[in-house]
Amino acid sequence: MTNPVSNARHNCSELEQNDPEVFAAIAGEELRESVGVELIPSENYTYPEVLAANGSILTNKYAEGYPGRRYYGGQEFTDKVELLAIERAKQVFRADHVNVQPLSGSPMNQAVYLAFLKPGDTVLGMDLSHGGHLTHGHPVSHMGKIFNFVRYKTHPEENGRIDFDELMAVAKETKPKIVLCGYTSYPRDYDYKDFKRVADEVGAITMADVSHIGGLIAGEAMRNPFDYGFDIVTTTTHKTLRGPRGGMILCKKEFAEIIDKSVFPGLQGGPHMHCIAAIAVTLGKALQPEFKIYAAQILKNSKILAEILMKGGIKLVTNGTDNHMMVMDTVQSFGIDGKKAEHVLDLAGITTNKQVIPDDPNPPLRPSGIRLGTPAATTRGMKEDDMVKIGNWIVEALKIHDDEKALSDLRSQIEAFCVQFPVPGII
Ligand code: DSN
Repeated sequence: MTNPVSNARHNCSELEQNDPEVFAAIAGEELRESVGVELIPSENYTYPEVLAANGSILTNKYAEGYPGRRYYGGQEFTDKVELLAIERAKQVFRADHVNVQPLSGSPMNQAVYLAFLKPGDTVLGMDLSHGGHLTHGHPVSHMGKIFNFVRYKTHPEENGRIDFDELMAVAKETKPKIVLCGYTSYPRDYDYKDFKRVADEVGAITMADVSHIGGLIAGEAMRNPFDYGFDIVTTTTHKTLRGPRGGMILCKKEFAEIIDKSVFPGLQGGPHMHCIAAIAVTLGKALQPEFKIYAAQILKNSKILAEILMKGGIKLVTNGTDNHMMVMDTVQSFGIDGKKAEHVLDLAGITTNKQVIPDDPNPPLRPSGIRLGTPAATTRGMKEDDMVKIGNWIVEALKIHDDEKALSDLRSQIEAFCVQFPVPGII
C-alpha cells in the first residue's frame, strides 16, 4: 500500500492541519477501503450525501422527545428531518409506524423486548451458531440474562430449513411472548408465514430483525415480513440499506405508542439527529428505481460467488445462498480454522470475517468458518464477471495459505483490479 497520508483524499483541511494523527488514521482507512475487496456482508460503502448529512451540524442539537413534542426549544429543523425519515421509512417498508431514533442494532432490539416483556418472560429466537444474533438471547448478552430466550436451530444439510412442527411444539411448551426471526449469518430466506402461524397459536407477538436484509427488502429483492402480518420489524440502517450507523423499529399502528415510549424515555436520551438526517437521505435513495436494480444485483452477485466457491471445492453452510451472504466451512474445505482463513484472505487484500458454523465445536475467536457477502462489492459496481474473478482468488488464496510470497503477489493483482472501481465518498 502507498503512504496513506500522501494519498489522502479526505476532504477536511482543518482536521489535516490541527489533528494530523486522526487525519492520518482516516486517510489510511480510505486507502484500505479503496485497494481491497470488501466482503464482510454487514458492511457497505455509504453515499456521499449520507456522509455530508452525518457530518453536519445537526450533531450539535439535543432533541429528546419526538417531532412536535420535544423537551428543548429550537426544533424547527430537527422536526423536519425526523419527519422526513419517518415518512420515507413508512413508504419504503409499507409500515404503519416507524421509530428512527435507535442508536444502532442492539438498543433497537432491546427497546422492543423492554416494551413488551417482564423479567423472566420467554422469547423464541434463533441460535447464534445457526445464524442468530447476540441480541437474540445469547447468554452473554444482558437481555439473555433478563429474559428467557429459547433458541431454535436450523437443518443446515436441508438448505437451512427450520422444522416448524418442532418450533410449534416448543412454542406450546414454553409459551413465548415474542416469536423472533432474524439473522446475521443465515444464508437463506425465511418463510414468515410459518413463524406467524406458530406465534398466532400461542398468542405471541411476531418480530423480524431484518438488519442484514433491510436493503434487500427495501429494494423488493426479498420478502417483506409486513406482507405476512408481522407486528414488529427492526433493521439497522448501515448494512444493505447503505446508510449511516443507526437502527429503526417499524410496527403496526397499535404498537406505536408502546414502542416510542420504550425508545425514549425508556431506554435512550437525545437522538442523534445527524444520523437521523442521514437515514432520511438513505431512505430517499431507497425510493429511487435504481435501488431495486442495486438490490437485485447484490443477489445475482451472491449466487455466482457461491457457485464459484463451491466449484472450487469449498463447503458452504446449507450448500448455497438465497441472500447476500454465504458461510464457508474452512476446516472441512482446507483444514484451516476461520481465524487463519480470515488472516490469509487479509494478506491477499480480501476482507471477510471469521464465523461460527452451526453447532461449531470451535470457539468464536477461532471458529470453523468465514462469512462473506456481496453488498459492498456491488456498491462499487462489481458484477457477475467480477465475482467469478473474486471467487477464484478466494479459492486460490486459501489453497496457498502458507505461501506468503504467493499471497503478496495475489494481493498486487487484486489491488490493481480494485482501483478500477471507485469507492463512493472517496473523491
Ligand atoms: N455485527 C453485525 C454483523 O456483522 O452481522 C451484526 O450486529
